[in-house]
Amino acid sequence: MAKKRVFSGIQPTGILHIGNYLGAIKNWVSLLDDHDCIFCIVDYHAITVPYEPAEMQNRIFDAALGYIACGVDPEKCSIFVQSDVPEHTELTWYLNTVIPVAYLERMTQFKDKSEQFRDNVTMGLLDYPVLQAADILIYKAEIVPVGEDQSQHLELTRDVARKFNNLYGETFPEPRTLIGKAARVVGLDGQAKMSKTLNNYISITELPEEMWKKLSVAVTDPSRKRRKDTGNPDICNIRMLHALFSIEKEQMYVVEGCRSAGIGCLDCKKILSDAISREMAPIRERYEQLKSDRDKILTVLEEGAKRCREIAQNTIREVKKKMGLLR
Ligand code: AQP
Repeated sequence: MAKKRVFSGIQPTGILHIGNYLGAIKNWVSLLDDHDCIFCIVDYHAITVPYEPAEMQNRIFDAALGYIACGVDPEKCSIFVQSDVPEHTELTWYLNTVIPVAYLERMTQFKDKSEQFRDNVTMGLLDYPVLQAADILIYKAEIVPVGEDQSQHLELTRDVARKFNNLYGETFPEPRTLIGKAARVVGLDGQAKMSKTLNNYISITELPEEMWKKLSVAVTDPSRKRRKDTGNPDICNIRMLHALFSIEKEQMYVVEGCRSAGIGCLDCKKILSDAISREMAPIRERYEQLKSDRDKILTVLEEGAKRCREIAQNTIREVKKKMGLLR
């Protein structure tokens, strides 16, 4: 039986953080053996907000490095850069003709980013989810592993597929959103989603000293003002990270200690810091090793693009035929 196809991507907008790792990449790795996986570095998406062109290629390289260091084995999947397969933008145009503008105007990410970049709300920002739909549908992917913040865009992808199929005949499968245990990793501010632009993150290559600096001032349960105050671990951001990095024994210890004021927030953070280092140290080491092998990374991206371009061109041919655009 053919393996189900998986597609996902991350924007090269800065160093990958543990939100990207837990919310997306760790799930990608778990799918490698039993699925036909395609993972993309979505640079076309990254240019929908202000950015520094001179830095783009380094960011793309860093993202590729990050994927592989986190365990996305290029021997078991395709890794490529979105703009190396320009058919994504061609399909976006065709899909633009089936989806009403009103659907895009209600996207929460569009509303948030329009607020954030009030002076420059571009067409690219509005059209971002259609490009995302094209990224997925061009490979006829059936499974899309992402964090919870992408659920609405995936719903829109299914709308686009349905509308296209209704108008031009069965072409695209409606892809399933796959959300893992870490659906929404909260940032160190204890409020917003961990995010590159909000600078509330721990990167995947953070050195233990740097991580401790960030963790030691991270927001916890506000009711614990002094060490002897009891806390509520269920509302604490640090407890949530424990659930994702610590072993069961450590989790029970910090939950009980927080409820009974048996341990302070700093003690709790120290255990977390060690647990994160335990998981991330091998990733950081692999990242450092791979960094000097630029050619190897570039070859992975070239081979990935070659394979993906072939699939994408086949889909474009089929779409054009169905839309009456093929002579
Ligand atoms: N905090 C998070 N918790 C769980 N999943 C997350 N993801 C991102 N942040 C979290 C997941 O990572 C994948 C790629 O995200 P992206 O970089 O393409 O875009 P993003 O979601 O906008 O990530 P950032 O860090 O917030 O980037 P900026 O600040 O540049 O906008 C997606 O699967 C996402 O769900």
